[in-house]
Amino acid sequence: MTTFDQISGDLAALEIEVPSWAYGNSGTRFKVFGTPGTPRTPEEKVADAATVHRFTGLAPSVALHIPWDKVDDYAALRSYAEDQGIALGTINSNTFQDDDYKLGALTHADAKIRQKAIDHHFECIEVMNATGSRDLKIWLAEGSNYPGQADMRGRQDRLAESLATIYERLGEDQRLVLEYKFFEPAFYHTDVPDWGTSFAQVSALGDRAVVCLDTGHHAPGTNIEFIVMQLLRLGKLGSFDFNSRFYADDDLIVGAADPFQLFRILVEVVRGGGFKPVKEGGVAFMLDQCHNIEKKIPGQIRSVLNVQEMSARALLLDTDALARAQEDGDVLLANEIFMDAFYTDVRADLGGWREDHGLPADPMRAYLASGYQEQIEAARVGGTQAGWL
Ligand code: PSV
Ligand code: MN
Ligand code: MN
Repeated sequence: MTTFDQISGDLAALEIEVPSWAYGNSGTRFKVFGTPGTPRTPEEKVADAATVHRFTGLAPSVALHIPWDKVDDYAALRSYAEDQGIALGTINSNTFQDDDYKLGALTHADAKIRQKAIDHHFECIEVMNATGSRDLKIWLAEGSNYPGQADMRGRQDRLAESLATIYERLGEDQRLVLEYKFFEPAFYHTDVPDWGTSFAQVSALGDRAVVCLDTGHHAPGTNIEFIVMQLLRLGKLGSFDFNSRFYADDDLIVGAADPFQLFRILVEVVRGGGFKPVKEGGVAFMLDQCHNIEKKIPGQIRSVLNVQEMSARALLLDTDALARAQEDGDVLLANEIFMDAFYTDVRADLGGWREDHGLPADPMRAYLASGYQEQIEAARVGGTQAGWL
């Protein structure tokens, strides 16, 4: 049996990047609900992200989305974040809200449109240089709606060329992270629909190009932990966008819809050597969520705590006993050992662990009692939409 004391050191490695857009108002195509206290500026989003870190100790960086988080002075935003105790993290590009990109951006048949999309990524790299960010994350909304509409092969070739041009511009310590998604907004074909396509594209670029696995971007029933295992085995799993879903890309709180799936994924991360600080080559953990009806900061606190709790349970898996049962072909015992770890209630141990680390035992209750929510609700009027719906 692995004990909590044995894993408490490993738990300290956990860092979860929060997305700036989680703090903005969001909704569905039917309605965007306003939430009192919503940030009006990138600075206010950073302040909220720093609040999540202050209460949990789990979220030392915030991802930005350009141009949603456009500011005149990124170095100043970086100092502002550092003063608040966090760093600016991944820079996400955006080629999905411009009429020019209706039929594609990095894959577009027209070289001028492709260049415009490439230039946007160059601008993102400039931002990264000012913010000190390591990762440029690219999610493309490109594809087609009708069979015959587009030459899928030609688009794949143009994508490879565009990505190579962007990759070339990155600094030695920067990475290109290519995210896949099986559909939406395109409904017939998507240019980077699956891990295989992302893997093929990043492999052609070089060592500093890796895959981002967004847990909401697969067909229902997909064995996501298998993909995690395979990408780690191939050395190409760069990061996660964590969220959970019941139907499509729901962007719900991670661990809410299927905690067991989150456990299975984290077991493979540990097994594949990815559970370590990002600086030591670990997989980058990020959230990609929208809080349509719940308050944003408590929604983010719940999310990072869910990842922490499930990480603890994954670390508790008795891998020696499991390996023995697997070698013996003992199907039921192997499954029992696996399920024992999943069912272990770590909440009390985690409360103690947090106190030992100078954090509140119950970050959610501590936040709710802190007065921060009341303060932002009174001070901020007219908060902005997240941009992504
Ligand atoms: C789109 O589905 C998406 O979830 C991508 O995952 C991006 O990471 C995010 O939105 C913001 O662009
Ligand atoms: Mn995502
Ligand atoms: Mn998504």
